[in-house]
Amino acid sequence: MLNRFVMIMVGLDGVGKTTLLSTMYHELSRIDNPAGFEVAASEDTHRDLHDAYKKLSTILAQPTFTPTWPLLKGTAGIVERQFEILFKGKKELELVLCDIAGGLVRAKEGNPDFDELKNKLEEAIVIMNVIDGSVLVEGDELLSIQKNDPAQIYKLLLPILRQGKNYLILFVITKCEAWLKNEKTRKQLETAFETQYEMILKLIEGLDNVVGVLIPVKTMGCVEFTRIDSKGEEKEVIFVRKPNLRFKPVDIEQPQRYALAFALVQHNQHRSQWNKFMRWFWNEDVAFQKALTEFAEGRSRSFKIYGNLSLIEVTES
Ligand SMILES: Nc1nc2c(ncn2[C@@H]2O[C@H](COP(=O)(O)OP(=O)(O)O)[C@@H](O)[C@H]2O)c(=O)[nH]1
Ligand SMILES: [Mg+2]
Repeated sequence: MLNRFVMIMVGLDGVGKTTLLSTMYHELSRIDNPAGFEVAASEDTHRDLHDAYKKLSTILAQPTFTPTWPLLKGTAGIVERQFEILFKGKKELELVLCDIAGGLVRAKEGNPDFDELKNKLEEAIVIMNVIDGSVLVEGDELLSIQKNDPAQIYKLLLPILRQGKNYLILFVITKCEAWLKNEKTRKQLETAFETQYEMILKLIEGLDNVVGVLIPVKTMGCVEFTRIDSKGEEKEVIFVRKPNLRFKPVDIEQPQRYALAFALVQHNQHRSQWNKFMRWFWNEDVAFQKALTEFAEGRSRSFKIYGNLSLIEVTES
């Protein structure tokens, strides 16, 4: 039975992985939960993510925004954040969420860090590629390689996805507040993504064990892209704090909803015969399926999906 579920975040330094993690955790622990699922963090995970969130709130209480990162000290190597998924107060499965140091994405074969990353990618069932949206839309080729490096992500994913195990890939776009204002700019963001990630999307579409979802989020909601400054060779992306807007995350719990629904479906499909029988006998399977369907219905339908859609369908059967 699959009772430990591994999810991993990939993306270079500064794209917003840790910020995403801490705001996501904060939103998730606030979700009122008629479906009966709960996400509980281990003590360390709770402390770290809670601290990061407090730090972020303090930064955003200032009238001007100074990008301070890393948000949490010591995202060196791979940090495992531990959670438990409870159903009606009882532990259903463990969730391990791996936050990585961005540099790992570029580690070379033969390097022990690279092997560790590869092992985690193989173990995972959900891979979250965090992408800097400002660079995606406004950056030139060099900046795109520096900050998002889609070609490197492709190289990393290719051997993993081809192994045939089921995978959910979430493309989570951060720093895209400026393009989520209307349909036209949303489309601009989507087109930039589809152009620069074409190789990865083609790969996903050619495999029936993989599904991808494009999820642009607002982790802060009040800090917006303004321009790119050049200091000689170096380019700097400039953001400003919008004085009229509040710190207000949007869609931040969506990646987790997609991830958890996917994990719970896999978990439910891989129960042992004995466990299935007991659950049927006690009428637990019906309640679980109903709750899962309800939980999955909280997923927003507005996101673009690539590859085998049936992998994320939740049906009451
Ligand atoms: N405007 C904006 N800035 C963000 C967003 N997410 C992260 N940042 C900023 O990007 C920087 C790097 O974030 P961090 O989470 O430490 O990146 P990591 O290296 O990928 O873990 C910080 O200054 C954050 O405040 C976002 O969605 N919008
Ligand atoms: Mg980090």
